[in-house]
Amino acid sequence: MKKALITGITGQDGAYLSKFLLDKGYEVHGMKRRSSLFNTGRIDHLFRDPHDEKRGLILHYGDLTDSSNIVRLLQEIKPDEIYNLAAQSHVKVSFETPEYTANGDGLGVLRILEAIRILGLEKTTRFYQASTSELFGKVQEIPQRETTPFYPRSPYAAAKLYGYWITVNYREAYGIYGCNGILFNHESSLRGETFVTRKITRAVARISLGLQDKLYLGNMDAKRDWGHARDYVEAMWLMLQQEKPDDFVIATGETHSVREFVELAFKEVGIPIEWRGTGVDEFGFDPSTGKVLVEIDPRYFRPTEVELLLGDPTKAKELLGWERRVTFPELVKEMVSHDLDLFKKDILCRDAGYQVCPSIEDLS
Ligand code: NDP
Ligand code: GDR
Repeated sequence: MKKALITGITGQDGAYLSKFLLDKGYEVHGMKRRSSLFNTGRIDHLFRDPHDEKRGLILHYGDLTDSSNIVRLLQEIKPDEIYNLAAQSHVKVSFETPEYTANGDGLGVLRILEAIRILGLEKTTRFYQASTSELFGKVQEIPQRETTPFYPRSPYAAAKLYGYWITVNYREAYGIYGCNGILFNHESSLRGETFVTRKITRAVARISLGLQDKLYLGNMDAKRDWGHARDYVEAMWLMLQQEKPDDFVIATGETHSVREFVELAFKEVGIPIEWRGTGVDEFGFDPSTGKVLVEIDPRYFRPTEVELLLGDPTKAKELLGWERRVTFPELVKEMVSHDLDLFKKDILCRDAGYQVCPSIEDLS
């Protein structure tokens, strides 16, 4: 039985990857952070009682800022594969917590690679680094591929740039089987609530159910290459099954603006949103009622923005045999439908006399 260690197991990708590896028969170990609240909601359905001998998922407390913890975990587990998914992954938040982001997202990668070396696991443990299309930042070439020059535009991207290159360096210097997956945006119903897609699908569901009046957004012109997280975790695994380690762009090869995402999401609930105005004065409204449903709030603008991401997944297709399955409209549909169900439950609770907390939408 192969053993995998997933850092960031409580996040969106961690949840999909754990399920994927458990289905393949792996013993899956996950690093989770201590939190004052339960933070395992995304993987609870995969978890079995710690007293169950046959359990395939084992969680360990840990943090990428804690070298001794990482060394101890690797020494105990001796994983065949490490998937480093842990990160402060919110680009806007990285402008507010740049040093923290650099520590976890940049130095955290080094800490794992050093632990592999200290323990002499170079020849037995394969390493996947969650690199990102944010590395491309300011447009240098379209579509972006493995050879496109990097130009990071945020503390997050700058930290991930270090993570990318230290992985390449340890591969070349010490022969570690280390791969960078340069993944473009991937979403799902498990996506964090403050990333733009989930913020939109939650708001659209709530507006259509009469639980919210308006959605406030930042840059609506930004374009992203959005895929489904379930498809993307398979690519992570494929990268670690090859003869030689390498770096791969994982993308759909299609790009859409935030505005298009909003339109499609509203269409799912039968509201054909229309737009008026320009720049910060732009707004979206329901033509049948005249009600304004979308407004721009400059607080969601970023000090420096990544305007256009469009990936070329040719290398992944040719060498890994990887292709995305879920299309953009299918992704939007699944996310809206999930959030409609979520908030219908709130309505049931409210109607049964239970207090339902207003959702906090004033985030990032
Ligand atoms: P999430 O934000 O959903 O999950 C991040 C995970 O990292 C969480 O489990 C979080 O724990 C954990 N974490 C954060 N900081 C630390 C730390 N210092 N030590 C240990 N664990 C930590 O991200 P995604 O699942 O969306 O993304 C996974 C990885 O892929 C990230 O590295 C992200 O930067 C990268 N990426 C994501 C893309 C995407 O579109 N989703 C695209 C390209 C790259 P907790 O739950 O306690 O907060
Ligand atoms: P991104 O994702 O920055 O691409 O990083 P996010 O969904 O946060 O933003 C995408 C684009 O939407 C614009 N935008 C808004 N974004 C948020 N969050 N909230 C808003 O209200 C809003 N309005 C407009 C943003 O300006 C941006 O242009 C994600 C993360 O998962 C990273 O960890 C990962 O590395 C990259 O994707 C690839």
